[in-house]
Amino acid sequence: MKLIVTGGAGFIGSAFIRYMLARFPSYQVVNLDSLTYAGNLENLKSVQGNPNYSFVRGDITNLGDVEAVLSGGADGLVNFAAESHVDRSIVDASQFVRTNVLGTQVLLEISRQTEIKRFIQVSTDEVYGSLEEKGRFTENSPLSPNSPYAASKTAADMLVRAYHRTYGMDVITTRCCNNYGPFQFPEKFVPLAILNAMEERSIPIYGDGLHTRDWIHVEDHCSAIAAVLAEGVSGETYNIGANQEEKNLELAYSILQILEKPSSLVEFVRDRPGHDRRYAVDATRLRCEVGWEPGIPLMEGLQDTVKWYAANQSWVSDVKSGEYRGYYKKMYEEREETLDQLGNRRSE
Ligand code: NAD
Ligand code: TDX
Repeated sequence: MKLIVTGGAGFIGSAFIRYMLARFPSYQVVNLDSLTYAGNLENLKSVQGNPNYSFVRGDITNLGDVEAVLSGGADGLVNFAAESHVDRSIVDASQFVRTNVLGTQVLLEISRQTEIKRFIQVSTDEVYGSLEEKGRFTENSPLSPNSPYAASKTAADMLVRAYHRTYGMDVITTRCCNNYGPFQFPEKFVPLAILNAMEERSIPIYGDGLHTRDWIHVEDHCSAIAAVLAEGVSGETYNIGANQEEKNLELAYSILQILEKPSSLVEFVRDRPGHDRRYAVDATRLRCEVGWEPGIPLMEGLQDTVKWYAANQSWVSDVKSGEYRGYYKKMYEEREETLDQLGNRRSE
């Protein structure tokens, strides 16, 4: 079994590669990643010496890069490569359209030509837009993206659908809720809150903090993708979720409690423009038709994640000091800039 993983140096892609190589030691895994600010080969240190793992630096929007990796064929391709941070997409959507839309089309086209046996598109629940207090997203919910990031992921989903309908390609789209876990880049809410709390810096809470996200441990997301790759029905879309809703403010308080830090570290800042109020995913199809079940309860997973960040100070400080790629420093500079542009500064 040969698998091509795109975006495998990012948070979820690297977790998926570690997951697959640990459970299926005979699989060959090729990781195609352009190493943007979010890609970090340190995330894959544990598999670097594995003869069944290889890394190719390349861009999914570049035909030549993609052809070079796909020309040998493969049993499956799992596309994680994307620009993934909503705040960045609000400041500048262009790279989101390029990578998430054009990149997916290039991957689909070359996969079609090289007859890749199965194409998995890793999408998101954000394509469904925002919920009020009740209800959950099913695979039949209308697509109603609200951020440029979500719109670009929706466009990619439509291309995946079209390649199935038009060319009969074996494709599956997965739409997962918010992931947390080790190796997540600290621009996202959970690692940002953990690292800020550890350093006794304030945790920025957008708006009233009552926005709700549905959380899943990254390892449960990986097991769901593995299940879909093996058992999913071609042309189908599967929601992935673990029924674990939490308001942002409550999650911040939980993190502060785990770290025994004062709740006064919470700092309300101006809201994200177009901020989706609530996500909640109904994963009944995946549970009933594929037989997948999540295994990691939120509070347990959160405690382990906090412990991981505390125990992996070298990963954190490498990212922070910029010893390897300079991302953390750059991220903080960019983040300051982003917050300014979004008007997210505390008004005093
Ligand atoms: P991430 O930002 O941590 O990683 C993205 C990876 O893609 C990085 O390694 C980056 O270098 C690579 N990449 C970006 N542009 C590329 C290009 N043009 N060519 C090749 N590689 C490129 O993202 P993540 O959080 O791991 O998310 C992975 C996927 O899962 C994304 O498609 C995202 O939309 C989706 N998703 C994420 C979440 C979440 O909560 N993080 C939830 C649901 C779905
Ligand atoms: O500093 C912050 N303060 C804050 O209140 C940040 C970074 C976020 N938030 C809020 C915004 C959201 O309601 O926390 C929530 C989570 O924010 P993010 O971590 O930016 O995630 P979100 O916007 O929900 O999108 C994530 O889940 C779906 C991923 O980044 C996407 O890639 C995925 O598709």
